[in-house]
Amino acid sequence: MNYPVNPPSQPDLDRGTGSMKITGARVIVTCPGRNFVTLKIETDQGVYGIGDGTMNGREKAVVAYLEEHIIPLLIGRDPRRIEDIWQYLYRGAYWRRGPVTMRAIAAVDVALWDIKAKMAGMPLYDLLGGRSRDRVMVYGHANGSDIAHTVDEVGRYISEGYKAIRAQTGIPGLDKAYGISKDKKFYEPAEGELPLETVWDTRKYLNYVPQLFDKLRDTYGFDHHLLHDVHHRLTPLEAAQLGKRLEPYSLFWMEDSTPAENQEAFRLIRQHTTTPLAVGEIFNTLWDCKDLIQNQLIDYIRTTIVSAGGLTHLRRIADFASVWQVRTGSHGATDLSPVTMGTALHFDTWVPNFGIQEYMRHTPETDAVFPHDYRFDDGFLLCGETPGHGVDIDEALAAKYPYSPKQLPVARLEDGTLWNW
Ligand code: GCO
Ligand code: MG
Repeated sequence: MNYPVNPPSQPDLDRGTGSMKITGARVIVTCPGRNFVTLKIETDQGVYGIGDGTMNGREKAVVAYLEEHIIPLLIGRDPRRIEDIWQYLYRGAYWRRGPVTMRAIAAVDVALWDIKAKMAGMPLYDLLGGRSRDRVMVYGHANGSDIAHTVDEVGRYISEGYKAIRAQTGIPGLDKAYGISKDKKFYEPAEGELPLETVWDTRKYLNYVPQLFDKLRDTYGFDHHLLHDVHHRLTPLEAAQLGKRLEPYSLFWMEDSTPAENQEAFRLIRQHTTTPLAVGEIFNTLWDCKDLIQNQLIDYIRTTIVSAGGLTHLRRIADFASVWQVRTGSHGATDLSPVTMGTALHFDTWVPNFGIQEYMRHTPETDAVFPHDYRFDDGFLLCGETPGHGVDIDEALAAKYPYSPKQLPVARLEDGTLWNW
């Protein structure tokens, strides 16, 4: 490798032009309830950083990409050159974009930002440009087996201080609906070694969901933000119909109402409804949402740190979105590790066009493996003041939870046709 040739390492942190090198990088896979892929990058100055590369149900693909194709390129590089390393991994691979590549790049990128902020002695938000707000509004997940149960669950979230709540309900006549947990607290879709088969019926869903929001507004009034995730199940026209029917209940957003591979599909939805639209948790780059944003076809972009190449690329998406008055709404399901959550909170604290942050609580086992300094307070999350992104990994504890293969479910129509889960 002919880049870079650094002088010998310095005994003290050198923030100027002196040398600094990446001396090692390791992937740590752990399953404290569900699988997480973490990259730890070490430097010759004793400072290390960690990044998340988890892809639910396809974890090992990212592990292999990191171990076989990225780590060998990192050793000896100057970790302070975050942008150059990002470009090197993105352009340099020739094969661009995609969920595996962009997660692997994200893991590196976040670990490098962690290192840089630790060296600067700053919480990450300060390095990004400082606070734009004091605290980060989050939405929690209320889900129930039917409308009555979901209404009770929303009440529970309100009593816990949440200002914004996502409401999902089981659908009469459908055995399993997206977002409904078995144990009432932690919804975790990746369950079996083989994908669970679920059945979907659009008519039953469209008949029932507007009744849920009618009941919720009737019971709790209009003071709280309510959100709903359609999880890619509708056609554009059906999504337009649902958006229209939900207008009287003034939702904060309707999420992923139709698959967005074809960004133009949102134009039809947009023409028919004023219900705010959110999309983006499965996007990996600005190119996946460029048309949606510049044509103002959405209101919230939900792409987050781990899926979109880390902070370096996510802030580029956010800046682009700000031109079109599109705000952020980062994905924050439990399959994103606390490392992504902690980093997202620093991003949220800084980003001028912040909208909202999704927040599903991790299990106590996961929280113990990833000690962190962010905390929930009265409907808001607050990132800490520790230099870096404020999340660490307890490697000894992580080693006690070996990888356990699990897959996301699939959905079929009642006649057996494979549908979008
Ligand atoms: C959300 C998401 C999740 C995804 C999950 C897949 O809005 O939080 O839709 O529930 O289904 O992240 O791994
Ligand atoms: Mg979603």
